[in-house]
Amino acid sequence: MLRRVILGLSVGLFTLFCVQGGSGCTSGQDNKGPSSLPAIQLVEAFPKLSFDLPVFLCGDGADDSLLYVVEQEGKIWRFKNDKKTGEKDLFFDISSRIPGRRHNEEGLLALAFHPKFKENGYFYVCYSQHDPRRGLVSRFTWDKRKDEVADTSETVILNISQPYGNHNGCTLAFGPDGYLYASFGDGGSAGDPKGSGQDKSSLLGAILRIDVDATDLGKKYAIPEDNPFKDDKDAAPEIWAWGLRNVWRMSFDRKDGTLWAGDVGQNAYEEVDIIVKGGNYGWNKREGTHDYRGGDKAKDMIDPVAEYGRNKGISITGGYVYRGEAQKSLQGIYLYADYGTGRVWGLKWDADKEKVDTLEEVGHFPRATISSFGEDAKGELYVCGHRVGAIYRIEVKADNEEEDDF
Ligand SMILES: [Ca+2]
Repeated sequence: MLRRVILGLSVGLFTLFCVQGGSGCTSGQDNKGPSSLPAIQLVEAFPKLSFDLPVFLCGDGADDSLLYVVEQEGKIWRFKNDKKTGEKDLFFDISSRIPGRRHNEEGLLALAFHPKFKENGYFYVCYSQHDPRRGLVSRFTWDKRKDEVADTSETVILNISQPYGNHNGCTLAFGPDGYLYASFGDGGSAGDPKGSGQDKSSLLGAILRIDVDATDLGKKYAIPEDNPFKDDKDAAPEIWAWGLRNVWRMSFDRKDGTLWAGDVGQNAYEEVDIIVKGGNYGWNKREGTHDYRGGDKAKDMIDPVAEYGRNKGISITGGYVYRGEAQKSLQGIYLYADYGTGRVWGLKWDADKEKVDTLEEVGHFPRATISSFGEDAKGELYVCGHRVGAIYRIEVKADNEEEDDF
């Protein structure tokens, strides 16, 4: 099957999560530190299963034997985390509500299970709607008794107007604090024409943090007491961090709680950010560590911890810090990828010195179309092969392994 996937695919694909391929070119930021990182390989994790445009994988926090895969066209499949499995159940389906998806960055984009999913059956999705164009974060309820999700169980939590079809974000993730974090892009087009990135009153171009277990002011959620702009009348109180262009995948380090994000660049630089409370990550005055179109770096702007240029890729897919058991030499390494080129990097962060210890390319999979990483209950990591329709497990490459087939 893999052999039939054409290398390079199409220019249209390459614009999936980034507006324009540009000619900007820099060297990558490979930083050979004191320790060298292991090379990885991608191994098809569930050879008997295939998926249509997978964009996310996760567990539910309740039954460690299960995994879920999100398809961009509106379905979520549930199956046993067993490489021999040949069965998948349709857990959730809102494909009929995403009719005529008009932009290739739209659709069902994100999934997060409530930390008490086992008791309350709640899970949260982010999907796009038209007429008017908007992004919804909704809660649905899985009925344990019937083992089904009723369409009627939807409660819309966030309903955010989207001026353009691209840059919808979205990643949903519950933090170690129990709050729901949601990333939203700058609204789209190119260059952030609405100025959403540097507008603290806009929910676009930001990572939001809300308490979905409480309500206030007529909303379906509450603002956590310690949100950075809770009492700032010029800012949206939901914002946790801002100045972001289009965070495509973010994750919490399950060991130390650090929030890592991949922020897709405009024409020249893709970036990796460590997200902190109230942080302004520079867009659209900055792209990576560079001024964007004459923009200046204000003193409160935070530079990415890593970036790469167009010679290495065109659209970052943020990943995870590996905290599993099976791949011991990957322990503590943040892995991320480029959707277009299939390069995968490993980044070892020195938290004490607050700097990159080691950053190296650890794999190159030109045909994989890595739309997302995913993590199972044990912390093992996977990637979603978007156009390939397969899920791959990340393993340390055996010394004598031939180059991968894709
Ligand atoms: Ca930035």
